[in-house]
Amino acid sequence: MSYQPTPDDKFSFGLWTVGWQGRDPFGEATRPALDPVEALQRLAGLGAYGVTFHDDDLIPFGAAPAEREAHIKRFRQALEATGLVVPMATTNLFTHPVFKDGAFTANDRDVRRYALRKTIRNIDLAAELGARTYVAWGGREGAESGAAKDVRDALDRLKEAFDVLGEYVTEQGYDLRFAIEPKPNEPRGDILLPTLGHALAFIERLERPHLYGVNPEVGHEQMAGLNFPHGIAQALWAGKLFHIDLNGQSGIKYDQDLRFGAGDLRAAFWLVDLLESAGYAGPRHFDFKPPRTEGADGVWASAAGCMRNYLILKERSAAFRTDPEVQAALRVSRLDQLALPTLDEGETAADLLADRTAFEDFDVEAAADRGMAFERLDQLAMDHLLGVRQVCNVP
Ligand SMILES: [Mn+2]
Repeated sequence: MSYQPTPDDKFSFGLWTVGWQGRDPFGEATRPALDPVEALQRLAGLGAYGVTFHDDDLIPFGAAPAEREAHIKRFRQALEATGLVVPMATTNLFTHPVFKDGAFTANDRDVRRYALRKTIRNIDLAAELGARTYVAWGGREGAESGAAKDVRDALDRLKEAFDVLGEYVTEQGYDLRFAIEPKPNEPRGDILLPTLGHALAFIERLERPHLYGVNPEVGHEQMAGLNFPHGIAQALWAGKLFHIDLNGQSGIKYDQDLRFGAGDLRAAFWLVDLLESAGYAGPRHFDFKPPRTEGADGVWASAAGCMRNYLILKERSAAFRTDPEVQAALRVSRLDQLALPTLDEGETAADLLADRTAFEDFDVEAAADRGMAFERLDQLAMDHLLGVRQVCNVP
């Protein structure tokens, strides 16, 4: 297998990823600005299928209407020339100082109204360009100190904002759904909706819950010490995995945005295994930052590495799942039993209480003695991940 991506793999990249100039809290840019048109040409050349953007990635903040139209026209022409699509777009509600205390939950009401207008303007563009998902990352929606934010009021304002946006896309007839992106901290000390679980619970309080799902990012959940594949499994289980941000992270520290496959490689393996076996059909979107040590060539090596690592892990996962020894080991570990309902069809709580084998005659000690054999199963996975098992039919 060549691990050469094609558009069928549905790999997409944010303009801000390959376009990141390497500015961090301690240092200036290490790379020149990247023309979005060049980004499209290079990404198409590498085998990507899609590109995504914040409004300000494409159109400089505050651009006059004629200048804005010229940027959009040039971008459209590059999309046509490269064949890339725009599956997703999002709003920059964090860079300009006006958003220093947030956007939809800023204490200042005029800032909140401005943030909604900025978002709606870019939603119109997203719909025009054919995007089906609109991501909302509330990087500045949070606080550094306790009295600075009444979190219950802020959640009311956040709900209000999403309800207004949901009403707007419904009235416009746009085929566009929202994907909320959780993050625990950075740039704010603490951010609202810090994890996938918070976001999933929030969505159920909205007026049109069907319009909202999540856009989880590998590193964001791992910054909170959480198991990313487990979170993704719950999002899939809830029918809410509308989009995903793939990257790499090494444990609980600042948001590293490493290329996909770097950082926690085992979590990356189980993530790809989950997405592929669950039949996730959305874009495989990379939200990474080529380290600021890299020059221009390093940016494209990093972008290519994201896709290559996904394809390698996809192959390793398929080899794992089709290996007869793995299938036997899964049975020994009773994964087939987990898939069975605990009660028989039509069985009631009363029936369960009447079943002596379930309690009175249940041999607790014998059941406690049964090993689960997870270690052998996991070593088989490790052998596949490390590429040392050559037994199987690699697709
Ligand atoms: Mn990140």
